[in-house]
Amino acid sequence: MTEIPVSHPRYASLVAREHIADGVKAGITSTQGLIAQGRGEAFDYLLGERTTQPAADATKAAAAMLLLAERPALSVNGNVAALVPGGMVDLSIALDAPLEVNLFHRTEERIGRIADLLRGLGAKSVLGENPDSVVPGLDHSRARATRGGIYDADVVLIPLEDGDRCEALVAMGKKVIAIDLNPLSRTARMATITIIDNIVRAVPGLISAAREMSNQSTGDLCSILKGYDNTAILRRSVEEIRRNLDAQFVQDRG
Ligand code: PTJ
Repeated sequence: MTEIPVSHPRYASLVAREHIADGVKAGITSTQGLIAQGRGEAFDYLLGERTTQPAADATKAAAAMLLLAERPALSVNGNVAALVPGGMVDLSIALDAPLEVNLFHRTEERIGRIADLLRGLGAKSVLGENPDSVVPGLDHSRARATRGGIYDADVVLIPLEDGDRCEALVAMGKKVIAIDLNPLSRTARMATITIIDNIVRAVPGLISAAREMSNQSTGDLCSILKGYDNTAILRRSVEEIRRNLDAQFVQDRG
Protein backbone atom coordinates (compact mmCIF):
# COMPACT_ATOMS: atom_id res chain seq x y z
CA MET A 1 0.00 0.00 0.00
CA THR A 2 1.29 3.48 -0.88
CA GLU A 3 2.34 5.46 2.22
CA ILE A 4 -0.31 8.16 2.76
CA PRO A 5 0.40 10.83 5.42
CA VAL A 6 -2.45 11.08 7.97
CA SER A 7 -2.21 14.87 7.61
CA HIS A 8 -3.24 14.68 3.93
CA PRO A 9 -6.56 16.55 3.51
CA ARG A 10 -7.92 13.66 1.44
CA TYR A 11 -6.52 10.92 3.69
CA ALA A 12 -9.68 8.83 4.16
CA SER A 13 -10.53 8.96 0.47
CA LEU A 14 -6.98 7.98 -0.56
CA VAL A 15 -6.90 5.08 1.92
CA ALA A 16 -10.23 3.81 0.54
CA ARG A 17 -8.78 3.95 -2.99
CA GLU A 18 -5.80 1.91 -1.83
CA HIS A 19 -8.10 -0.69 -0.28
CA ILE A 20 -10.11 -1.01 -3.51
CA ALA A 21 -6.94 -1.21 -5.63
CA ASP A 22 -5.52 -3.86 -3.26
CA GLY A 23 -8.85 -5.72 -3.46
CA VAL A 24 -8.53 -5.88 -7.26
CA LYS A 25 -4.92 -7.13 -6.99
CA ALA A 26 -5.99 -9.80 -4.46
CA GLY A 27 -8.81 -11.01 -6.72
CA ILE A 28 -11.51 -9.87 -4.27
CA THR A 29 -12.81 -6.79 -6.07
CA SER A 30 -13.80 -6.60 -9.74
CA THR A 31 -12.09 -4.08 -12.02
CA GLN A 32 -15.54 -2.50 -12.40
CA GLY A 33 -15.34 -1.92 -8.64
CA LEU A 34 -12.76 0.81 -9.29
CA ILE A 35 -15.31 2.71 -11.35
CA ALA A 36 -18.05 2.20 -8.75
CA GLN A 37 -15.73 3.64 -6.08
CA GLY A 38 -15.06 6.69 -8.27
CA ARG A 39 -18.77 7.28 -8.66
CA GLY A 40 -19.27 6.98 -4.93
CA GLU A 41 -16.38 9.36 -4.22
CA ALA A 42 -17.95 12.04 -6.43
CA PHE A 43 -21.17 11.95 -4.39
CA ASP A 44 -19.22 11.85 -1.13
CA TYR A 45 -17.40 15.01 -2.21
CA LEU A 46 -20.72 16.72 -2.92
CA LEU A 47 -22.05 15.66 0.49
CA GLY A 48 -19.00 17.12 2.22
CA GLU A 49 -17.43 13.72 3.11
CA ARG A 50 -19.29 13.50 6.42
CA THR A 51 -22.25 11.68 7.89
CA THR A 52 -25.19 14.03 7.39
CA GLN A 53 -28.20 14.22 9.74
CA PRO A 54 -30.46 12.33 7.29
CA ALA A 55 -27.82 9.57 7.08
CA ALA A 56 -27.68 9.41 10.89
CA ASP A 57 -31.50 9.23 11.06
CA ALA A 58 -31.59 6.45 8.44
CA THR A 59 -28.86 4.57 10.33
CA LYS A 60 -30.92 4.63 13.52
CA ALA A 61 -33.99 3.35 11.66
CA ALA A 62 -31.89 0.66 9.93
CA ALA A 63 -30.51 -0.53 13.28
CA ALA A 64 -34.06 -0.72 14.67
CA MET A 65 -35.25 -2.69 11.62
CA LEU A 66 -32.32 -5.11 11.83
CA LEU A 67 -32.81 -5.64 15.59
CA LEU A 68 -36.53 -6.32 15.05
CA ALA A 69 -35.89 -8.72 12.15
CA GLU A 70 -36.55 -12.41 12.62
CA ARG A 71 -34.14 -13.51 9.90
CA PRO A 72 -31.77 -10.66 8.95
CA ALA A 73 -29.04 -11.22 6.33
CA LEU A 74 -26.13 -9.05 5.17
CA SER A 75 -25.01 -9.05 1.53
CA VAL A 76 -21.30 -8.67 0.70
CA ASN A 77 -19.81 -7.86 -2.73
CA GLY A 78 -16.25 -7.20 -3.90
CA ASN A 79 -16.19 -3.49 -2.96
CA VAL A 80 -17.70 -4.12 0.47
CA ALA A 81 -15.13 -6.88 1.11
CA ALA A 82 -12.28 -4.54 0.18
CA LEU A 83 -13.48 -1.53 2.19
CA VAL A 84 -15.07 -2.87 5.40
CA PRO A 85 -14.50 -6.63 5.77
CA GLY A 86 -13.95 -6.48 9.56
CA GLY A 87 -16.90 -4.12 10.01
CA MET A 88 -19.25 -6.50 8.18
CA VAL A 89 -18.06 -9.36 10.39
CA ASP A 90 -18.59 -7.28 13.56
CA LEU A 91 -22.05 -6.23 12.36
CA SER A 92 -23.05 -9.82 11.61
CA ILE A 93 -21.94 -10.86 15.09
CA ALA A 94 -23.73 -7.92 16.77
CA LEU A 95 -26.95 -8.86 14.94
CA ASP A 96 -26.44 -12.62 14.90
CA ALA A 97 -27.06 -12.46 11.14
CA PRO A 98 -25.36 -14.44 8.36
CA LEU A 99 -23.15 -12.77 5.76
CA GLU A 100 -23.89 -13.84 2.18
CA VAL A 101 -21.45 -13.19 -0.64
CA ASN A 102 -23.35 -12.12 -3.75
CA LEU A 103 -21.57 -10.72 -6.77
CA PHE A 104 -22.73 -8.74 -9.77
CA HIS A 105 -19.75 -9.96 -11.83
CA ARG A 106 -19.85 -13.45 -10.35
CA THR A 107 -16.91 -15.84 -10.46
CA GLU A 108 -16.60 -18.82 -8.13
CA GLU A 109 -12.96 -17.90 -7.38
CA ARG A 110 -13.89 -14.41 -6.18
CA ILE A 111 -16.80 -15.76 -4.11
CA GLY A 112 -14.42 -18.24 -2.43
CA ARG A 113 -11.75 -15.60 -1.73
CA ILE A 114 -14.25 -13.22 -0.15
CA ALA A 115 -15.80 -15.99 1.95
CA ASP A 116 -12.32 -17.06 3.15
CA LEU A 117 -11.44 -13.43 3.99
CA LEU A 118 -14.59 -13.03 6.11
CA ARG A 119 -14.05 -16.38 7.88
CA GLY A 120 -10.43 -15.41 8.55
CA LEU A 121 -11.71 -12.26 10.29
CA GLY A 122 -13.91 -14.33 12.62
CA ALA A 123 -17.25 -14.51 10.79
CA LYS A 124 -19.48 -17.22 12.23
CA SER A 125 -21.77 -17.74 9.24
CA VAL A 126 -20.72 -17.04 5.64
CA LEU A 127 -23.01 -18.14 2.81
CA GLY A 128 -22.95 -17.68 -0.95
CA GLU A 129 -20.59 -20.44 -2.10
CA ASN A 130 -23.40 -22.95 -2.59
CA PRO A 131 -26.54 -21.05 -3.54
CA ASP A 132 -29.61 -23.28 -3.68
CA SER A 133 -32.33 -20.91 -4.85
CA VAL A 134 -32.94 -17.90 -7.08
CA VAL A 135 -34.42 -14.44 -6.62
CA PRO A 136 -37.20 -14.18 -9.23
CA GLY A 137 -36.88 -11.57 -11.97
CA LEU A 138 -33.07 -11.35 -12.17
CA ASP A 139 -30.65 -12.87 -14.65
CA HIS A 140 -28.93 -16.09 -13.68
CA SER A 141 -25.78 -15.24 -11.71
CA ARG A 142 -27.05 -12.23 -9.73
CA ALA A 143 -30.22 -14.12 -8.88
CA ARG A 144 -28.43 -16.80 -6.92
CA ALA A 145 -29.30 -16.88 -3.23
CA THR A 146 -29.10 -19.24 -0.29
CA ARG A 147 -31.83 -20.66 1.91
CA GLY A 148 -31.15 -19.68 5.50
CA GLY A 149 -29.54 -16.49 4.17
CA ILE A 150 -30.79 -13.83 1.77
CA TYR A 151 -33.43 -16.06 0.17
CA ASP A 152 -35.36 -16.54 3.43
CA ALA A 153 -34.46 -13.23 5.07
CA ASP A 154 -37.17 -10.79 6.15
CA VAL A 155 -34.64 -7.90 6.29
CA VAL A 156 -31.61 -7.68 3.96
CA LEU A 157 -28.76 -5.16 4.12
CA ILE A 158 -27.42 -4.46 0.60
CA PRO A 159 -24.45 -2.08 0.54
CA LEU A 160 -23.41 -0.71 -2.90
CA GLU A 161 -26.03 -2.66 -4.78
CA ASP A 162 -27.53 -2.35 -8.23
CA GLY A 163 -31.12 -1.20 -8.62
CA ASP A 164 -32.44 -4.37 -10.27
CA ARG A 165 -31.46 -6.60 -7.38
CA CYS A 166 -32.80 -4.14 -4.82
CA GLU A 167 -36.10 -4.03 -6.68
CA ALA A 168 -36.27 -7.83 -7.01
CA LEU A 169 -35.67 -8.31 -3.26
CA VAL A 170 -38.38 -5.75 -2.45
CA ALA A 171 -40.71 -7.57 -4.87
CA MET A 172 -40.13 -10.76 -2.82
CA GLY A 173 -41.69 -8.93 0.14
CA LYS A 174 -38.43 -8.27 1.96
CA LYS A 175 -37.51 -5.10 3.79
CA VAL A 176 -34.33 -3.83 2.16
CA ILE A 177 -31.74 -1.52 3.71
CA ALA A 178 -29.33 0.07 1.21
CA ILE A 179 -26.07 1.92 1.77
CA ASP A 180 -25.45 4.13 -1.27
CA LEU A 181 -23.84 7.54 -1.65
CA ASN A 182 -26.07 8.44 -4.60
CA PRO A 183 -29.46 9.69 -3.37
CA LEU A 184 -30.76 9.59 -6.95
CA SER A 185 -29.88 5.96 -7.73
CA ARG A 186 -32.60 3.39 -8.34
CA THR A 187 -31.27 1.40 -5.38
CA ALA A 188 -31.64 4.45 -3.13
CA ARG A 189 -35.20 5.02 -4.35
CA MET A 190 -36.32 1.38 -4.27
CA ALA A 191 -34.99 0.46 -0.80
CA THR A 192 -37.12 0.52 2.35
CA ILE A 193 -34.39 2.44 4.18
CA THR A 194 -31.45 4.12 2.43
CA ILE A 195 -28.35 5.28 4.26
CA ILE A 196 -26.82 7.98 2.03
CA ASP A 197 -23.29 7.72 3.36
CA ASN A 198 -19.90 6.25 2.55
CA ILE A 199 -19.80 2.61 3.61
CA VAL A 200 -16.57 3.29 5.51
CA ARG A 201 -18.59 5.57 7.85
CA ALA A 202 -21.98 3.87 7.57
CA VAL A 203 -20.95 0.40 8.76
CA PRO A 204 -19.20 1.62 11.96
CA GLY A 205 -22.26 3.84 12.55
CA LEU A 206 -24.60 0.87 12.17
CA ILE A 207 -22.52 -1.27 14.53
CA SER A 208 -22.58 1.45 17.23
CA ALA A 209 -26.34 2.00 16.78
CA ALA A 210 -27.10 -1.74 16.91
CA ARG A 211 -25.01 -2.15 20.08
CA GLU A 212 -26.50 0.93 21.78
CA MET A 213 -30.08 0.00 20.87
CA SER A 214 -29.84 -3.74 21.56
CA ASN A 215 -31.49 -3.38 25.00
CA GLN A 216 -34.41 -1.27 23.77
CA SER A 217 -37.85 -2.81 23.94
CA THR A 218 -39.69 -4.01 20.83
CA GLY A 219 -42.16 -1.16 21.36
CA ASP A 220 -39.39 1.46 21.42
CA LEU A 221 -37.77 0.02 18.28
CA CYS A 222 -41.15 -0.05 16.49
CA SER A 223 -41.79 3.57 17.39
CA ILE A 224 -38.47 4.59 15.77
CA LEU A 225 -39.67 2.96 12.54
CA LYS A 226 -43.21 4.28 12.74
CA GLY A 227 -42.40 7.82 11.70
CA TYR A 228 -39.72 6.82 9.17
CA ASP A 229 -40.12 8.22 5.65
CA ASN A 230 -37.43 7.16 3.15
CA THR A 231 -38.48 9.62 0.45
CA ALA A 232 -38.03 12.44 2.96
CA ILE A 233 -34.54 11.09 3.81
CA LEU A 234 -33.58 11.16 0.12
CA ARG A 235 -34.96 14.67 -0.30
CA ARG A 236 -33.08 15.88 2.79
CA SER A 237 -29.86 14.27 1.44
CA VAL A 238 -30.18 16.15 -1.86
CA GLU A 239 -30.80 19.29 0.21
CA GLU A 240 -27.53 18.58 2.10
CA ILE A 241 -25.68 18.51 -1.24
CA ARG A 242 -27.28 21.80 -2.27
CA ARG A 243 -26.41 23.43 1.06
CA ASN A 244 -22.84 22.13 0.93
CA LEU A 245 -22.35 23.49 -2.60
CA ASP A 246 -23.79 26.87 -1.60
CA ALA A 247 -21.45 27.01 1.42
CA GLN A 248 -18.42 26.18 -0.79
CA PHE A 249 -19.40 28.90 -3.25
CA VAL A 250 -19.73 31.54 -0.51
CA GLN A 251 -16.37 30.43 0.95
CA ASP A 252 -14.61 30.70 -2.44
CA ARG A 253 -15.93 34.21 -3.00
CA GLY A 254 -15.27 35.34 0.57
O1 PTJ B 1 -18.21 -7.22 -6.62
P1 PTJ B 1 -19.35 -7.18 -7.58
O2 PTJ B 1 -19.09 -8.01 -8.82
O3 PTJ B 1 -20.65 -7.56 -6.95
O4 PTJ B 1 -19.51 -5.66 -8.09
C1 PTJ B 1 -19.77 -4.64 -7.17
C2 PTJ B 1 -20.01 -3.29 -7.88
C3 PTJ B 1 -20.07 -2.21 -6.79
C4 PTJ B 1 -18.84 -3.02 -8.83
C5 PTJ B 1 -21.31 -3.40 -8.69
O5 PTJ B 1 -22.38 -3.73 -7.83
C6 PTJ B 1 -21.60 -2.11 -9.43
O6 PTJ B 1 -21.25 -1.93 -10.59
O7 PTJ B 1 -22.25 -1.19 -8.73
P2 PTJ B 1 -22.75 0.23 -9.31
O8 PTJ B 1 -23.92 0.01 -10.21
O9 PTJ B 1 -21.59 1.01 -9.81
O10 PTJ B 1 -23.36 0.89 -8.02
C7 PTJ B 1 -22.66 1.11 -6.90
C8 PTJ B 1 -23.38 2.20 -6.10
O11 PTJ B 1 -22.68 2.29 -4.90
C9 PTJ B 1 -23.36 3.58 -6.79
O12 PTJ B 1 -24.61 4.24 -6.62
C10 PTJ B 1 -22.26 4.34 -6.02
O13 PTJ B 1 -22.55 5.72 -5.90
C11 PTJ B 1 -22.32 3.65 -4.67
N1 PTJ B 1 -21.02 3.63 -4.00
C12 PTJ B 1 -19.80 3.44 -4.54
N2 PTJ B 1 -18.84 3.46 -3.60
C13 PTJ B 1 -19.47 3.67 -2.42
C14 PTJ B 1 -20.87 3.77 -2.67
N3 PTJ B 1 -21.75 3.96 -1.69
C15 PTJ B 1 -21.28 4.03 -0.41
N4 PTJ B 1 -19.97 3.94 -0.12
C16 PTJ B 1 -19.03 3.77 -1.08
N5 PTJ B 1 -17.73 3.70 -0.75
